[in-house]
Amino acid sequence: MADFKDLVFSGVQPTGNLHLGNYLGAIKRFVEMQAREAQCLYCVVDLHAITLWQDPAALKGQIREVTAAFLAAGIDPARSIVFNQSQVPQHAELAWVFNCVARLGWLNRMTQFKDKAGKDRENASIGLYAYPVLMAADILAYRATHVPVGEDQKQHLELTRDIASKFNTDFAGSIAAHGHGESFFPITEPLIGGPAARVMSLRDGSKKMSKSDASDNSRINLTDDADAIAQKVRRAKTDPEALP
Ligand code: ATP
Ligand code: LTN
Repeated sequence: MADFKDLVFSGVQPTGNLHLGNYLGAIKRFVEMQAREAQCLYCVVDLHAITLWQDPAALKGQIREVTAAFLAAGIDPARSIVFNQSQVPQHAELAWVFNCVARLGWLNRMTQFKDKAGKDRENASIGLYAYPVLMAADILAYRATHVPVGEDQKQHLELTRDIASKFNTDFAGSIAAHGHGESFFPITEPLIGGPAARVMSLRDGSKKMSKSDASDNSRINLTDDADAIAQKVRRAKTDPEALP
């Protein structure tokens, strides 16, 4: 395989209040990545956010809030590139090319689409369905080699690898003819792990903590004060089994 320079890329949707899962599973690890030699790019992915309805005025504020949270958590804009997805039109352009590479069968297997579309699947946006293809474009537009994310994004990163691999195979002749070696895109390495790759909801132990859960009591927001956190933890669902 061709050599690709180490480059870290990740994104967070401006869909509401950031919570402990976003911090421990993703943002804290974005900060740690800065100690590496590699260039790090951290993106506020508003084109992903609008796959579900967003109030335009509120979205503007939420983009700023996620950006502020990145900086507050320790992402240093002098060392890492922090930016807004919709300001770089190439993400959407490459997503279209990848729409023509990815297969329906691959997208039909995506579990996040099934969760987010719910029972009324016919009424889901095409954007929600094609969401993982745009994510592949975010990553591969920069030929990113490493992507730190929480557990829930594992399947999307496998799709990113499949798209890169199919593109490299389908266009192998042109890639070589244009002097790009064996591959045009890297096969990106997901960085998932640590003790908090999947922080669960405080209300339902079978679901992950999520920004878009209707109940604020299901998550610990990064902006909650000590009293609010104590109260949410006291009310949290616990294991019904007796302690061993
Ligand atoms: P939404 O509910 O709108 O889907 P979200 O809470 O899942 O939002 P995202 O913006 O989709 O948040 O995710 C940002 C990053 O946080 C991703 O890397 C994701 O894997 C990670 N993440 C999200 N929820 C959790 C969680 N409960 N535990 C660990 N990591 C998480
Ligand atoms: N789908 C991700 C957000 C996201 C992302 C990306 C993460 C969009 N593009 C590129 C890593 C790399 C999510 O919902 N957490």
